[in-house]
Amino acid sequence: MTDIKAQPFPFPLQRKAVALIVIDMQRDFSEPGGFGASLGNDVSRITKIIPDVKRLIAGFRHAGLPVIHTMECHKPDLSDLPPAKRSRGNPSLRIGDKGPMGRILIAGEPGTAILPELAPIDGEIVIEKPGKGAFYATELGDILNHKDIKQLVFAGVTTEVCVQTTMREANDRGYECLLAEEATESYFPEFKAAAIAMIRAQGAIVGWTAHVDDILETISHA
Ligand code: TIU
Repeated sequence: MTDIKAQPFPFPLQRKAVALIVIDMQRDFSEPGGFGASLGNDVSRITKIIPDVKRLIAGFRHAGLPVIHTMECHKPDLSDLPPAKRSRGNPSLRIGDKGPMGRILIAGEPGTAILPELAPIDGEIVIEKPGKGAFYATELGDILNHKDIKQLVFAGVTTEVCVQTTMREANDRGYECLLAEEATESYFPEFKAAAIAMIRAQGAIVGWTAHVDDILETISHA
């Protein structure tokens, strides 16, 4: 067992039981005209983390460790979109509406795709999820069980919405969770900082956080 330097204390890496999960690095959250922008957010914050997410993915691939990708999206007939989710707030475009990159957050539309720089490669699992958490209404739990995965390293967006929701779902299911700090981002810097603080508070009540360099250093030698 090799530890990753982390907060609030070292993360006890189990090399045979760890996977990277990259949450929702989709055009809809990072490009003008997508879902994130329709909610009034500055999406340029998201694109700044692409290099760190990219090198984290590359490190896992190089070490022969699994990489899982998620996408927040809905069926074209909206049958998996609760009316409460579609009607929430006052966005300029709602989920399912036609925008400049196709229908907002609908599976198969150009804007819903994972950013090309971070695209999955052959053999990597891609989970399409209708919720903020990646376990709700998906096959993720069964896939992780089947692969004997017990630890998840998290990257992606947004820190306090889909990343934190999925970390909490995973923590309750018994997974040890580690958030890669430079490889996650929020539209609100104060929410990212708060999410990181609350995740690792109280002796890692939800999980650990670590720097990308420290994660890469350990997995490359494990
Ligand atoms: N709005 C926001 O911060 N996030 C989302 O709606 N989805 C994800 O975090 N993926």
